[in-house]
Amino acid sequence: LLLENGLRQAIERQQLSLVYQPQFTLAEYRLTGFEALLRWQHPELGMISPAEFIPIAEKNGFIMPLGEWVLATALRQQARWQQQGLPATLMGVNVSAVQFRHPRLGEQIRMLLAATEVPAQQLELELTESVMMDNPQRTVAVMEQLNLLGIHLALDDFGTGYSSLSYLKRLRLARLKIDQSFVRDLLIDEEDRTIIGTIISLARNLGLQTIAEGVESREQLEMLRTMGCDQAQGYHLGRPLSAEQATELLLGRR
Ligand code: G
Ligand code: G
Ligand code: MN
Ligand code: NA
Repeated sequence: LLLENGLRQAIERQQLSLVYQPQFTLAEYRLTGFEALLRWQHPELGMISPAEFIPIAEKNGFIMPLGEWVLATALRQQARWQQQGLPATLMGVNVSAVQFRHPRLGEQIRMLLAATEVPAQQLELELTESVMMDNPQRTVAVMEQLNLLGIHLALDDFGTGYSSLSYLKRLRLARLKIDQSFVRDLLIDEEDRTIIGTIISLARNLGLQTIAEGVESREQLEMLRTMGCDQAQGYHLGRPLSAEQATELLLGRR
């Protein structure tokens, strides 16, 4: 209850912020974009993880204004970088299943893109496999609508949830995000290696890009490169950065 009440005030009291984790190509180690990750600095409880408060926001309906704040903040950051003449990058934004199901999401995104003048193809929504669970037909329809806006869609935590391969073919995805649970023991667990190899060849066959999450060592990075994974993110490549730190990273790459 403490979190639930606090969450409603968190936006106006400016306790929320985004951090930006960089993403790189494995072939050339080129910076391609950032994943925006939400942070809540609570006055008494300290830093609270979105893993804790997103489920609460999903239940009490606050997820729509919260999600709008995240999208608006991430796109405003993109617009600022654009105005500074920095290289164009992709911004990945996590979208919960409840947000995805909401009939207003498409319109919300269309308005925010128009207001910030960020090109649609620089925004990627990260969806989890759970969006497909309740109504696959409806999911395909919503994704087609979002695609018409010109934004990219990625499937997050891929391999951990329910994914019907027949629907995967029909979904208009740009990327599969290989879940960090498979990357963690990649070097010592042959089964994890097999799963990652299978995801990479599946993606190839469907014409999708792959990005590995949670890369924490150079050895993991090299293995993923050898296996033909396209991109990666993780503590070895870069921790989630403040807006200022991310700007510095972009300035260095100009
Ligand atoms: O960054 P961190 O490891 O704390 O994120 C924990 C979980 O919260 C992850 O599953 C991540 O996808 C999710 N998450 C982070 N930011 C957002 C956000 O803005 N919206 C939603 N829906 N989930 C987020
Ligand atoms: O569910 P999603 O993939 O969006 O969650 C991303 C989460 O993983 C974020 O909470 C982020 O802080 C965290 N993360 C990012 N890079 C690494 C990493 O290299 N190792 C670990 N353990 N977590 C990471
Ligand atoms: Mn994610
Ligand atoms: Na993930």
